[in-house]
Amino acid sequence: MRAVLSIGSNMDDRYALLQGVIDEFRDDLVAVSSIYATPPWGVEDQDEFLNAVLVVDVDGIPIELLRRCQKLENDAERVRTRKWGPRTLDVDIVQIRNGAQELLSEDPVLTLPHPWAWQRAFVLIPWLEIEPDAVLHGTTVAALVENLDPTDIEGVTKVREF
Ligand code: PH2
Ligand code: MG
Ligand code: MG
Repeated sequence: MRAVLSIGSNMDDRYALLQGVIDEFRDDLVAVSSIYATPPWGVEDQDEFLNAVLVVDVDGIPIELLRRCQKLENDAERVRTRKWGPRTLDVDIVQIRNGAQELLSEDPVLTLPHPWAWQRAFVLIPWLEIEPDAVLHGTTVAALVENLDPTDIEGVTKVREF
């Protein structure tokens, strides 16, 4: 199965933390976006984030991928204090698909596609960079980006490639 992962960090050595995710998935990598600096969404009085999106090709079942993502977060000593608050590392599964077939899940443990991805510039813009024809829940990612608030789009700035 193919999975689209959104990764983010706004604490400690943000580049190293994101690089750690790339290292973990190095044998499964299909594509990796550039690194983007993004203003914090949700809770605004916190530091700027670095975000990126990767596409991976993995065996096994979705929950195994979720565990792998959570292990990366735990290894980064992520402390869950505040919803949408500062974090060393966030590894979110945005979408899982088999061929063109997108997996849908309402399971609260792993909701697919990620419930907020369709309106987050820091997910959609890096994703569009690596998959220009991507479709999320029936709508092209390109169309979702067009519908974003222009200020949200402007806030997402490319820093460098991985
Ligand atoms: N993640 C959040 C809350 N807010 N803002 C940005 N810019 N990037 C994120 O990855 C992010 C956020 C919760 O996961
Ligand atoms: Mg998140
Ligand atoms: Mg998360």
